[in-house]
Amino acid sequence: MSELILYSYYRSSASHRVRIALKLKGLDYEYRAVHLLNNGGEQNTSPYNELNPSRQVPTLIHKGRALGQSVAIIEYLDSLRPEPPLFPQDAYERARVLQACEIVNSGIQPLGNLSVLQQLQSRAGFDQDKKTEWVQHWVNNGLQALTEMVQTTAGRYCFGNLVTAADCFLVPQIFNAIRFQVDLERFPLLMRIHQTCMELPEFIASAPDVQPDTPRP
Ligand SMILES: N[C@@H](CCC(=O)N[C@@H](CS)C(=O)NCC(=O)O)C(=O)O
Repeated sequence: MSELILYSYYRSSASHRVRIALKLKGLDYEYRAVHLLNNGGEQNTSPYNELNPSRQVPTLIHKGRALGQSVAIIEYLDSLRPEPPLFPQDAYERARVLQACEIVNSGIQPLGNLSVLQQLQSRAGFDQDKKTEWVQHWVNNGLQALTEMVQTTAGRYCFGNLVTAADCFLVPQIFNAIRFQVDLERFPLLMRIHQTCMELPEFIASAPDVQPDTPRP
C-alpha cells in the first residue's frame, strides 16, 4: 500500500490542486475516488465522512493520518518534500502566493460548490441557467481580482518563472470556469499562464479528463 492516499473526485477543483502538487513533488500516491453525486454523495456517508469533518474532497492520508483542506495539504506536502518549492522563501512573497491561492480557495470556489448550488435550488428555486449565471458571476469577480494581482508578479507563471502553489490553484479554477461557460477571453493573462502550465506533464497528468474515476464514453 502506498504511503500516500488521495481521496479525490475527478472534476473537483480542490482535489485537482492537490493532484498537481503531488505530481510536481514527484510523490506517488494511491487514488481513491469519492463520487460526489452517487447515493446522495459519498462524501456524506461512512466511512469517508469520518476522515474529513467538512465532508468534502480532497483528503490526503499520509502514513495512516488524515488531512483535509487543499491549502493545508499543499503546505504539508511542501514541508514533506521541499523540492521543488511551491512557495517562495521570503515571508512577504510567500504570503502573496497564499493571497493568490485564497482568492480562488475562499473567494471563488466555495460559492460554486455543489452543496451551495443544491441549497440555491432547494431554497430559492434556482434552475440550471440561474445556477450557471450565479457561478459565472463569482468566477468573473475572482478571476478579475486574480488578474489585477498577478499582472504585477507574472512571468511564465503566476509568480515569475517558477511554478508556485498559485498555479496549482489557478489551473483547476480555469477548468471549472470552462465547465460553467465563463467568457475567458476577458482574462488573457490568466489564460496564457494556464496554457503555459498545461504544457507541463505534471499538469497534464492531473487534469480531470485523465483520472481513474473520469467517466469513459
Ligand atoms: N476549501 C476546501 C474545499 C473543498 C471542497 O469544496 N470540495 C468540493 C469539491 S471541489 C466538495 O467536496 N464538495 C462536496 C459538496 O459540496 O457536497 C479545500 O480546499 O479542500
